[in-house]
Amino acid sequence: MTIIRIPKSWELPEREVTPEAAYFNRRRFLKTLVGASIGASIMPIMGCQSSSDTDKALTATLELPKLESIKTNPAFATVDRPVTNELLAGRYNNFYEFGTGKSIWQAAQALPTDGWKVEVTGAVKNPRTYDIDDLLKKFPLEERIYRFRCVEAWSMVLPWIGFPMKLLMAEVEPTSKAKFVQFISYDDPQLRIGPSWTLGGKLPWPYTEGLTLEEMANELAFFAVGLYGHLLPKQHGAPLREVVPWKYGFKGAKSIVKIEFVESQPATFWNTIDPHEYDFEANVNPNKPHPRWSQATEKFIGKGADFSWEKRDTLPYNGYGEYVAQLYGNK
Ligand SMILES: Nc1nc2c(c(=O)[nH]1)N[C@H]1C(S)=C(S)[C@@H](COP(=O)(O)O)O[C@H]1N2
Ligand SMILES: [Mo]
Repeated sequence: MTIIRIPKSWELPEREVTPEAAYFNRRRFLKTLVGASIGASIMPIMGCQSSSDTDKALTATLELPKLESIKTNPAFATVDRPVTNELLAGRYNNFYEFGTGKSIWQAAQALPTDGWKVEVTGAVKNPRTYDIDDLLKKFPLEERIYRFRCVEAWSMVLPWIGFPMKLLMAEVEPTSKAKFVQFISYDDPQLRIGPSWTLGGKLPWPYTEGLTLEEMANELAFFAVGLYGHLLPKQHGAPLREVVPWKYGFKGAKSIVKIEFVESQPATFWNTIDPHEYDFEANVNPNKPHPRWSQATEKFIGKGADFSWEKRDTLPYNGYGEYVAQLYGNK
């Protein structure tokens, strides 16, 4: 008789090292890291906790001040699939500063978000450093339900709260020199190397991303400060992150501390690691396979309250072609 052990739903994501992280185990990359420790620990953090303790601890990370009287933007009120369960989205994250697995939600609680400041600098008429509380009051907040597509071929639907990037542009007024923008995530070598993984210390930190100015000015480009009706949880990139739903998830830098307007294409984290695998533009495209896997379909996580997923055809520009295709010379 065979005993088949069915793992509890909350155990499932622990077992996977992400395809993005799997990259680091490849010889080509390791060769460039002389003396790097390969035995990076990717041990599940909550391996010895019971399911209900875990659920309680996770729920605590999501119990954040509510953002009151936020209206849903009618243009982004629904998509062709349900919103992903909050408890699933909150424990299935990519945040490599805190580890290579999907269960970084607990480690990410070490992110010190109190007194957060965001510096907006570079080729702008009005450089500013905002306290996060001022930023929250400055721009009218709205909710947008967006599809979210990771380059690893899984997807969700997330109800972000925030404001369009173009509002910030209007405030700081990029000069004619500004052609790109770079987003820089919070970085603390102590935090990142400590609990999670040794190899991580050798990567091109801080995490950076970038857009062209035209992309940033697009209606869809969004800064999120909240999710599911409350402030942004740390595992999702509190207190401020980029959301660019027509691009792969890695384009959305978390926990932004600096926004710099620049003349030429800025360096970005994944593009620096391997431009062949992660191009700067990174628009969702079902017809352009990743060198290691197809992008034609995706695993949509969000059918129900457990980790069951549904296979879906990937949409060009993640379904947002009507907003962005013209940026790339397509109709
Ligand atoms: N600073 C930082 N931002 C990041 C990442 C990261 O590792 N560090 N991972 C990216 C990737 S690969 C994805 S898929 C999304 C995941 O966002 P979520 O965990 O909120 O769903 O965050 C992106 N932003
Ligand atoms: Mo990703």
